[in-house]
Amino acid sequence: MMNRPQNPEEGQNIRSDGENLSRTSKLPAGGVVLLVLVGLLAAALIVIYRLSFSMLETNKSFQTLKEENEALRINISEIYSSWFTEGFVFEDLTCLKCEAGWEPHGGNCYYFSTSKSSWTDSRRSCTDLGSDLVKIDSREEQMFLEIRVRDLMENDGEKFWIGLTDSKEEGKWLWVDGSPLNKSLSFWMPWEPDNQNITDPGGEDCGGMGKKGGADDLICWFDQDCDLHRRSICEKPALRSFWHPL
Ligand SMILES: *[C@@H]1O[C@H](CO)[C@@H](O)[C@H](O)[C@H]1NC(C)=O
Ligand SMILES: *[C@@H]1O[C@H](CO)[C@@H](O)[C@H](O)[C@H]1NC(C)=O
Ligand SMILES: *[C@@H]1O[C@H](CO)[C@@H](O)[C@H](O)[C@H]1NC(C)=O
Ligand SMILES: [Ca+2]
Ligand SMILES: [Ca+2]
Repeated sequence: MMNRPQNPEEGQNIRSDGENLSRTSKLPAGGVVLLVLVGLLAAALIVIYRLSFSMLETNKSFQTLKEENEALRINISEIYSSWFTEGFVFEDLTCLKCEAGWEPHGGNCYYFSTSKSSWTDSRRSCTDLGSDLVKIDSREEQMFLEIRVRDLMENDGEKFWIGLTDSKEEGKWLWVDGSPLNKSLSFWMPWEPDNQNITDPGGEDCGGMGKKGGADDLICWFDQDCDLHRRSICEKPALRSFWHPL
């Protein structure tokens, strides 16, 4: 068949008797199938290429979005931490924060006032700031305060008033919220409270804390004349807001 001259063969095809047509079209049919397959393959390749390209694009824009999100989050926390000290404490989905100048600890904010005044005036300064003199509820809180006070004290005259007084009834120590002092959670120095009246003729009805250089086993409370001018510690609950990263 291949050896035949071309022209006669074409002539036969045009004349088209069934047998000749089917025989001669067999080869081109295989070619067509091959062509179609190649075409399909090419199409598939193009589709795959396009898909992977768009996936790459999607991935890229996802990555960009993630980076932008991260940058925004950092910007937001920078803004927030310029408003509030020492960043955040998270409790579940609640954001606890303290105003500038206040120190967060255990869900509360503490203000260590270095200006000196009587116990009553110190307490008024705290209430003016929406707080009260500190009430110590745990050994852990005493530890936090003792370490801070130790750092802030350069001499023994720089002790701090706390929210403890027995001015209503001598020897009956109450916190500013009216609750009685728990004896197993008290940190009186060994000779305190002595209500001494040698230097303080009226006795000593107000509680304070602080020992320069640090206290042994957290023991650093004293009672003193309420009119003495001392530094003071205010305490209030941390601001609580539902945390939403904008
Ligand atoms: C973050 O803040 C800086 C300057 O404060 C600004 O240049 C930058 O565009 C901000 N980033 C975003 C993602 O807003
Ligand atoms: C007093 O404090 C101790 C030690 O933290 C505690 O076990 C006890 O329950 C407290 N007592 C009262 C009446 O709160
Ligand atoms: C000082 O305290 C002592 C003993 O507690 C007492 O006997 C005395 O009356 C007090 N003096 C004054 C001036 O209150
Ligand atoms: Ca007293
Ligand atoms: Ca005393």
